[in-house]
Amino acid sequence: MKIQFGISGIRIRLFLVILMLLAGFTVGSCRRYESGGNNVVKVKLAEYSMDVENAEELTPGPAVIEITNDGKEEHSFVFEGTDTIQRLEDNIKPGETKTMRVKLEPASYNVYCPLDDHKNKGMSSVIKVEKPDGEGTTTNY
Ligand SMILES: [Cu+2]
Repeated sequence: MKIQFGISGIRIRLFLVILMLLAGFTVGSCRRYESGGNNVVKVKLAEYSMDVENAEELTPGPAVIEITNDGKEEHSFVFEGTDTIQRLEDNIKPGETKTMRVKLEPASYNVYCPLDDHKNKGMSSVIKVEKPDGEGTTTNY
């Protein structure tokens, strides 16, 4: 009995340490996100279209892509640049929203649904990120 109690005590302590590490990591990444500009890209999926709602206002830095499935089928999402590719781990069910964290450079990114032939049916778009001091771009400060 004493030994069993001891083990569970260690387990609880380990669990608390892991919790604290996770909490620290979350707070840290939130701060980094805030200091790097508040890029939130909203993407709407349907059969068969992909709308990027605020692609014009994006600046280089960390960004969160919010992908909402407004369609009736499952979809997924890929974010692809010249040297980066990220795909959602799970498909998005109808009505669901999933988020993906990315780092934006001044570049063009292809975004699309990787399921079946959805990309060729219209579920693709391009996200263009301009330099902050870019020529002729409107900035709302
Ligand atoms: Cu799809």
